[in-house]
Amino acid sequence: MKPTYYITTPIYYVNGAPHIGHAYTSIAADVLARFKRLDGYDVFFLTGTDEHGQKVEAAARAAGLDTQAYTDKISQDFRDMSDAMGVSYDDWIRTTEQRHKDSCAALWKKIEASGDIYLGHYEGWYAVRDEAFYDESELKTNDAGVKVAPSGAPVEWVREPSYFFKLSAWQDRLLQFYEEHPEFIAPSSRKSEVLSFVKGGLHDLSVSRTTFNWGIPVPDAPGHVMYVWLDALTNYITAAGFPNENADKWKFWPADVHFVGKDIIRFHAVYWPAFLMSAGIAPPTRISSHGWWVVDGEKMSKSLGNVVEPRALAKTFGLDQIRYFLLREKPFGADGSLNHQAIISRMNVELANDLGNLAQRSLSLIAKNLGGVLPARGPATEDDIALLDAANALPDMVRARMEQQTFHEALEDIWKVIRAANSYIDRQAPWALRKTDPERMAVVLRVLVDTMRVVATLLQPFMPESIAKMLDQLGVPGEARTLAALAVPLADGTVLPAPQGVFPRYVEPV
Ligand code: ME8
Repeated sequence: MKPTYYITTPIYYVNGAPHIGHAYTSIAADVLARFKRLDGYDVFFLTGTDEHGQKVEAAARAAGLDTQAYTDKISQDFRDMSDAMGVSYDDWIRTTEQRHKDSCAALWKKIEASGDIYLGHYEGWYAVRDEAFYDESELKTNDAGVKVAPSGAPVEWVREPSYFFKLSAWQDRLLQFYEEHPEFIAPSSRKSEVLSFVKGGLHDLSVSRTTFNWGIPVPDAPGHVMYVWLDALTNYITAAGFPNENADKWKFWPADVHFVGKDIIRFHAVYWPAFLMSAGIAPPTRISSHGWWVVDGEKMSKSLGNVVEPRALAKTFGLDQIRYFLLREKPFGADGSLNHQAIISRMNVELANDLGNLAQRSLSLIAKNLGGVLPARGPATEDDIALLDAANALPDMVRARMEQQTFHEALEDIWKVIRAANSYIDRQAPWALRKTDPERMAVVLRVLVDTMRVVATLLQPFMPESIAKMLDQLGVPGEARTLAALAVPLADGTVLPAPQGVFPRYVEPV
């Protein structure tokens, strides 16, 4: 039986249209999901939309639509965006679905049964934009002299009856959990942040609201709806079949990686494991968080009019080009700036020149001089062996990078081999060997095909469409595109299709 692997994205709020930040998290998760499938795992990849709470209710009102009709519309837009960006999710969850309402009610009851929920009164600050409660000490003063959340979101003073979760009682067990699971929070800079937050002392958390009703009802507590984050986080177990722990899908729990942006680490790394432990359910294995995209150095915002629509960007530059750029341009955990010149440069230098030309040069020599037939391996020189060794070392290196979600390093490892292959072809000059030593030319071309096969196999998760074309041209049969299949050499004499450029250069429209 294949080992299971469960990957999630955040479920996105349906308070506005999807943008490149949402697409980024989903594409990163998709790359890992595709990689794990290629590496022989039974993958369950979940994404979807977060549809309750005050923020969504207000957005529906502003749009002049019935709240459910509004969430249907925006959820579909997120789903269309995910499809358009090649996100290969296995399940699309919406928190307004009945399966999720049942799951939340069941989780609530489990936490209640463990004695961690009590009725009280919440009085304090709340930021609707973050859907988060803040301590007075966490607030800052903005340029206009107004108190705001650490994120800059406006805060309001809330006073209402509320159920509380005894988060304070979980402080020591959380710290112990982090210590026993050093890989739980990535990257390590974020881990220190979480540790100091928890060590600083945890307050009980308000987990129900009574001043609006767009939420999941608290069982047996008329007037209370669940705090939207308790509702939202539960999606990860809903999709795994909870509360039916006999469901086939339950084999995927605990999730292997929850991908999140740095803005929502506290909810995932503090509240979520505490809720789960209280309910007697195993916490997820890893919270992998990433940094922020800004556009030309500026934070994306509706008022600046610089919000980047991912589908439009893919239309301009190509979907695979954008997927590649997003994962190559910045370290996963760091912030990065999106700008067209940077996209064009990666597209032209790394994709069109380094990779595209390598394939085109090698394959057109095979087409012209060997009748398009894959030559056999031959006696290897030191130079051949060095390149093949570098290529054959790649799968393990990339696998290790994927375990850490250091995507840009995986790509850099792969590009080192691509650059080495380009130097090799220049040094070996197979075009000159054609006359002087045709047998050696054939061996050199086979070394290049074997190298490109490894490279292309590993690049599939990043650029599925373009690389599928490249693998077609390299004569790799559909079933031989997994990591395990790399152990079996391509059949000598395979007839290769006529080579065609896979990575066009970007040409400015006139
Ligand atoms: O927080 N750069 O939903 P959300 C990179 N519903 N990533 C970005 C980004 C940017 N500029 N802007 C957004 C929520 N993101 C909750 C989640 S999960 C149980 C509930 C990405 O619609 C990033 O992943 O506000 C961030 O964490 C997420 O979108 C926030 O999406």
